[in-house]
Amino acid sequence: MKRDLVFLGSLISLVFLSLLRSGSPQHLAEEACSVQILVPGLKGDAGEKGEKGSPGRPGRVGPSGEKGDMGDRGQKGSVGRHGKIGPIGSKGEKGEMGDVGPPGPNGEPGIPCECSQLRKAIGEMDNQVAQLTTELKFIKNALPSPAAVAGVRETDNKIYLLVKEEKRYTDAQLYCHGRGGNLGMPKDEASNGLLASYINQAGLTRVFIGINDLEREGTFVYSDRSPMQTFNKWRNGEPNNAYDEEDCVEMVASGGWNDVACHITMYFICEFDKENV
Ligand SMILES: [Ca+2]
Ligand SMILES: [Ca+2]
Repeated sequence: MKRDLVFLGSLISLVFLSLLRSGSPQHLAEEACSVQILVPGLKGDAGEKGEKGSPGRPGRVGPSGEKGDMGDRGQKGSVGRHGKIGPIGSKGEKGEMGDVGPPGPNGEPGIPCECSQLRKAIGEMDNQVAQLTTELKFIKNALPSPAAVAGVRETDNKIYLLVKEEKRYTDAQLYCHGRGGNLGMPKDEASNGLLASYINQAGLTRVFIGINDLEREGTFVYSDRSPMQTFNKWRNGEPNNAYDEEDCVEMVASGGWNDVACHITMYFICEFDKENV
């Protein structure tokens, strides 16, 4: 402590000397060689407060603080952009049928029919059927007896047709067979009388009927090979097998029978079962 006070007094003396030299250079030169020991004076009054200094440098970053409590939930955000297109869904159920659409365009021309002749024939047949239908309707409605108009005679189960074509017996029989019948075979009084009147009304005198003894002389049978029964209408003296060549039979206008040669030609009567017509 004592050394500090000595040092401080020396320092004050030097400052004092310096002040003397600056005020009187001659006087200083005289005092330069003298050395005096000075003691410190009393402490002076406090100086006026200085001006505020400039801001200091930023300090170092401090350590992380502790995690605080969770804040309140924020408000709902706005709608975002559209996302990607999702995968294709499963097939739906079948819908109801729609309305009928407009008609389509006309098709291409077809192939010419190869059966034009057949079509033509069918067309002609149609015309004929129509014509016959009209005629039949007229006959049924306008005339009393269809049989009379058609030129035939009929019973409950038979139809008789007088064919005005001169034929030999066998050809006449073929003609009737070809139409599903036989030469007329009167097997009782009624049918015989019907054929007789038929001949008379036609103005004829004789026709072939279906009776012959071709297979066995003297044994007459009907043309359907059925045998003669008790009924017959042989004229007197018949059958006489004249000239040994009479094996077929005719009916004359009276209704009587006579055996005649088979190779002569004359008209004839066919008969048909109604079941077969
Ligand atoms: Ca004979
Ligand atoms: Ca005869």
